[in-house]
Amino acid sequence: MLDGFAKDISDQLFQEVIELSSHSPFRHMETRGGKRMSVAMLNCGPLGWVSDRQGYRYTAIDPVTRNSWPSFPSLFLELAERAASEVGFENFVPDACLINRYCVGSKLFLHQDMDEQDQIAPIVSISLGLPAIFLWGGHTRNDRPVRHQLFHGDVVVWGGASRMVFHGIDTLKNGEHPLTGPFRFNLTFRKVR
Ligand code: MD6
Ligand code: FE
Repeated sequence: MLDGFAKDISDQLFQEVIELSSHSPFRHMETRGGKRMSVAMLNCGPLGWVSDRQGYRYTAIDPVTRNSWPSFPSLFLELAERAASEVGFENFVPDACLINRYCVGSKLFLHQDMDEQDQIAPIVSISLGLPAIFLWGGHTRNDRPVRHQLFHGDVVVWGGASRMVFHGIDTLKNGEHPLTGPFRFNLTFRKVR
């Protein structure tokens, strides 16, 4: 937990997110079961996480634009590397960044992140905008999650034993953030291959 670690550069991070979304739009992906996700997503970097009726996977091509995903802003890479080394993961070089956008009422169901081949590297997660309740479960879906609030500028680095725990985001509450308005954004940097 690196509370407020990204706060001093949060304006630039948010500007980069807006810039990225002009190259590759936020979209609501479908689950394998055909349900529209309430969280809108986009990716940057060599690989991007996608979900559709064929399931979840990483692709090099954005299915909406049919181009490569937009490349990493250098600010993103520097921050991810700095956050990872702060907690002992030196030389973290991600190859994917998934950006989630939550509006009021969006939620992310309990899940494990296991589509990455590299399950040793950490995931670096950055929160911007409205606060949210992070649900931190156990190694089975039935473990009752602990609730933890994540605020603007908070960074969490997950690696080692916690990498495979079930987690999610509770329904986003109404609010207005000075930078992001009625939204919460979450950036997760991953090493997939
Ligand atoms: C979110 N985060 O904070 C959702 N996954 O909006 C995640 O699902 C997540 O924060 C893996 C590692 C870190 C995360
Ligand atoms: Fe996750």
